[in-house]
Amino acid sequence: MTIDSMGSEALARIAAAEDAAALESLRIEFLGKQGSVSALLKTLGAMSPDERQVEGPRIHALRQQVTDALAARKAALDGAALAEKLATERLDLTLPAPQSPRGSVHPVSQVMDELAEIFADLGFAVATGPEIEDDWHNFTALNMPESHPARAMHDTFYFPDAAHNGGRMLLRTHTSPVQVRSMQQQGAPIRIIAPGRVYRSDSDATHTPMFHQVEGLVIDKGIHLGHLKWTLETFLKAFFEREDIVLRLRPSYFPFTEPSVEVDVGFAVETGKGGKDRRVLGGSGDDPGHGWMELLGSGMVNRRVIEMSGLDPDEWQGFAFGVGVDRLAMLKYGMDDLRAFFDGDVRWLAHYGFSAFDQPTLSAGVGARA
Ligand code: 2NL
Repeated sequence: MTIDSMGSEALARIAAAEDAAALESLRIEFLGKQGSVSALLKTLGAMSPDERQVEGPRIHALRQQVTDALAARKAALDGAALAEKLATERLDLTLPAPQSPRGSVHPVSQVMDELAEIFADLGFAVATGPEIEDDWHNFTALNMPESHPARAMHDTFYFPDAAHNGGRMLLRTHTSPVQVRSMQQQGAPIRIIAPGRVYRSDSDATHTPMFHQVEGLVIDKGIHLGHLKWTLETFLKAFFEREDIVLRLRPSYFPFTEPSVEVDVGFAVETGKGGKDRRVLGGSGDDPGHGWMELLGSGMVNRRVIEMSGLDPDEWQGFAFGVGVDRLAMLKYGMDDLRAFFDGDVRWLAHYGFSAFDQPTLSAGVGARA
């Protein structure tokens, strides 16, 4: 067989190969160790130089043609296989999900989102920090030195061996250390909320060893209690979505604030009318069916805390507050058992959970449900 006819036969057979396996056996038949083209190449060694000068380029050209044809056919087969796959494996992303379990947003997450939205509107950024803290950031910087009695009240989970800067490591008992870190890192002025998980070794019907807290911190020049009261009133009106919220500020004590203020919200219990028992916030406070509910702790940031966080307390003042997120969720959405929050029971979530498509917005009402 001439080189020309060998070439055209090989190219025809390659072009006709129907799949990758057929193509591979052709490659071996032509270019493998015992292949026909390889055999031709071996004949070059026995040729005279003149003959080799004529035949060499022809045989090498044949090998190149076969190699190119194999590559071209492989590309064509691969392309066809991909096109076939794309045509048969099409997914309709607009189809509704099957009726298997569907996720929903946990009320704690919902309330955290609502808080972030409300405070963003007031110019507060969201700050986060570590849940495993050192003694200094959790206690000392908050004006609770080693011997302070308030430390005992925190029922702290300590790590058995780990230590840092001479103090023990612990699970943070409040999100205040996040705010200390923010003051140290970004200085003043500052307007942040710090939402997150906190831990205390305490467990009964109204306490879980892990719960959620949001704290707020404002540091600027000339900040006073009036700013605190207005901010909390504006926040609670937006959160409970009613204008008739009444606050009562009572003197209190926290080591990290001075003066310290406990904030109660007035509520009325409406019964009978419309056949509904409904808890309504914003009552007058003294007649039967009305009362005050303790909601959050707050105060002007203690100058020692400002100092320990690296700022000059003669230049910068501020207020801070702390509130339990789980408690806020129970009040707003009418849950009665705190422990159910962390049972992971999908029936509870199906009842109280929120759609992931309902983003809280101030214009729609932060707690609007579709
Ligand atoms: C409560 C009371 C409170 C704060 C938290 C705070 C943070 C810094 C400085 C000063 Cl960095 N204060 N946080 C202040 C007052 C009260 O929480 O009963 N929480 C549930």
